[in-house]
Amino acid sequence: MKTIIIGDIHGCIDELKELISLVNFKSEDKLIFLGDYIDRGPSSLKVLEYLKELKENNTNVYLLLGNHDYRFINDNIMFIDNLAWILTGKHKTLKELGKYEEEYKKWLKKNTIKYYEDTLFQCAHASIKNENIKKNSLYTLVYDHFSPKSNTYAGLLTIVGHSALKEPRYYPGNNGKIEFLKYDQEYLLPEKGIIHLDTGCVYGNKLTAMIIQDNKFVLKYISKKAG
Ligand SMILES: [Mn+2]
Repeated sequence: MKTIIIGDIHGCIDELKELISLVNFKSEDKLIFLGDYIDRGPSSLKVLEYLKELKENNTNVYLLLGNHDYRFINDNIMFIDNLAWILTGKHKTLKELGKYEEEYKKWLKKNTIKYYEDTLFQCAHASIKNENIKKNSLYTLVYDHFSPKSNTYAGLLTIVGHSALKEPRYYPGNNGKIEFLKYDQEYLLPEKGIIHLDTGCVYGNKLTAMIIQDNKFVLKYISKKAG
């Protein structure tokens, strides 16, 4: 059994399907998505359909809540947040979802989590500040771009997405040296710090997966397709 963690998807359905096949996902594996399933990219609806199918057919599929997903499932978001949503494709997403809007709102409300805890690591969409993941605010877990980059968090290894980077990074915390992670190379799973997996597929870069087995991990990716 392995654990597969996947970064921000934003409607990139083709790359998502290819990545799932590349990492050789089996139903006994654990599959964790870091959130931001919708907006910006080619097909938010197809991504939601595919995630629903994966979740319904496999026991160990976990869906973290991204800020884009949060905007979609909450009817009372703040004016400024709604504005940010409009600027990142709200109307296109809602048009595409059409008659399925309410169905997927309900489904995401029921099936998303703010954080995921495991023994050797934990996950959130955006960030973590307090060493006890339960004590972090929704803002930190779902929206905060700044905290991982400040590289001060040195609690249990936390894997996040949210801020599109050119390549995956490891922030060790306590202001230690930031490491750029390579693909297809086996690493020992760090005990502390933050690993950042959002490699901006929707901006023309890559969709990244982290595969954890025992206390080691390897990174795989699919490049954004043309068009
Ligand atoms: Mn995000």
